[in-house]
Amino acid sequence: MTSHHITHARPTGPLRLAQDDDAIGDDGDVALATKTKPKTAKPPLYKVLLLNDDYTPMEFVVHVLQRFFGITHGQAVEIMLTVHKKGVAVVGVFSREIAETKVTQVMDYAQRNQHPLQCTMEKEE
Ligand code: TYC
Repeated sequence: MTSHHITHARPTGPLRLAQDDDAIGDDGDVALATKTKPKTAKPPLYKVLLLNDDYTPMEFVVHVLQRFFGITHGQAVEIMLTVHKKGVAVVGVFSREIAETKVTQVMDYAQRNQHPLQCTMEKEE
């Protein structure tokens, strides 16, 4: 979206030709158009969520978090324990495409290792 703010100034200098961004009126006023920066909408962000279950070993969850989210062992233990106690936790916030990749990687890896671990994503408000 582009908006234009028009300011009027009375020129004191010599006569000049109108250019694209101004217009010299009959009375000699000059309208100077200043444009605000056109803004492009920011792409939405998505939270990647890890869900608790009763069967996936804690150490496997910690390993998954380190492997796919590039966090330290300590951070991974913290997130795993939050999920264990609260049922769910946000692991990270990403663009849609990156979030989709993380979810697929975690779900595929859990299935290959025969654990019921669930990972999902939701759009940020
Ligand atoms: N609740 C699991 C257990 O007691 C551990 C666990 C933590 C499982 C986090 C999934 O996302 C999870 N073994």
